[in-house]
Amino acid sequence: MTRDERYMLRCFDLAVLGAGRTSPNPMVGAVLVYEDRIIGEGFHARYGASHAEVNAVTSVPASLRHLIPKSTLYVSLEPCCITGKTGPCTNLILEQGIPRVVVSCLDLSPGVAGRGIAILQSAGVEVTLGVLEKEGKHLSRFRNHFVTRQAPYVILKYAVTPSGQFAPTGNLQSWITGPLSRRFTHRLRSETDAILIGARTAAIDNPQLDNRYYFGASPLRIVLDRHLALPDNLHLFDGASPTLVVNELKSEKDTARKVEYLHIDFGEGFLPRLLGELHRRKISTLLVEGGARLIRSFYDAGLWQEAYIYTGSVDFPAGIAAPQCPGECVETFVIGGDTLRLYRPLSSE
Ligand code: AOF
Ligand code: ZN
Repeated sequence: MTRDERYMLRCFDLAVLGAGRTSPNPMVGAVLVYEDRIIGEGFHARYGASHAEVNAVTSVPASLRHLIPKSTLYVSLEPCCITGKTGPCTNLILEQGIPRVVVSCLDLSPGVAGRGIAILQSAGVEVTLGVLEKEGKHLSRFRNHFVTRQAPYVILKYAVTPSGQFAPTGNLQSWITGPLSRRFTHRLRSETDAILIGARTAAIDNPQLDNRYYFGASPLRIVLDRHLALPDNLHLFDGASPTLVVNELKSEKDTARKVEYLHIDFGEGFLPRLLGELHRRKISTLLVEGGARLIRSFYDAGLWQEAYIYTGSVDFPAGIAAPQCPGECVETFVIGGDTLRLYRPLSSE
């Protein structure tokens, strides 16, 4: 491993400390290095807060600040050159006289996308781009997908039995996986902006869709209820966290119950319409937790980026078949008595 790669890995470690709190901004980490010694570190801790580069520069102790103009700045993502919630990091780098910047991958946000690098280079900064680029792109995948596709990054999650059943036959609630898998799911929820389910799943399973078995905030709960037929006494309407009810009858806010109704046409092109609306609401990651028909519609439309599929250890006496994932398995984990496989679409990098 090269020296640049080593410090880039440190940037990645710092970046993920912001997991679940930066959306729709990316997780970003930065370190300042003087002669093989880290003199400052920082990460983007929360949406709207200062950027990783700013935090890295600010963290340098007074006694070492004179070394900044002789140091290398490592950043997991291209430094921004636009004024959003905060000022451009390219200005900071130039003001501080930092002579060399090492970047893993581009920030594809409008107005950045290579311009941050170009500004630094034309001011005489030596820029190295592409260090651990694959890993850096992975770290920034939610943001870069969100800004280029104008849609949230979609993660499907469901469980199947050893013989491929999705649920028992009849309107029974099913439980396929063990408690450790549930904790992993809640971790996924803690890093996701919103969870989507269909009306049948809401009615049969009555899920809470919160994050009670992990740290961090609970996501927005979204349910598709075309004709507003769901009963009021479901957990979804308990006010524990906000719920968005996508339907074909009304758009309205019920602030007291933390429920918002959103009218969308359920006809042809529904999923892209829904994802476009979520993009407008700055939802950059969406976890889809069922049922089978909803999962299938994401597969059929090719509108998914990752699928986490658990396999439990017991079959139902009779059950309905799970959707067939059209992707490839890229990782397998053993979680307690369950197996978890991560799939990606065949065409993705
Ligand atoms: C960086 N370092 O740590 C982060 C960046 O609205 P703002 O001010 O937070 O800026 C949004 C832009 O900054 C946008 O391009 C986003 O991808 C990027 N995030 N950039 O240089 C950071 N979090
Ligand atoms: Zn910035």
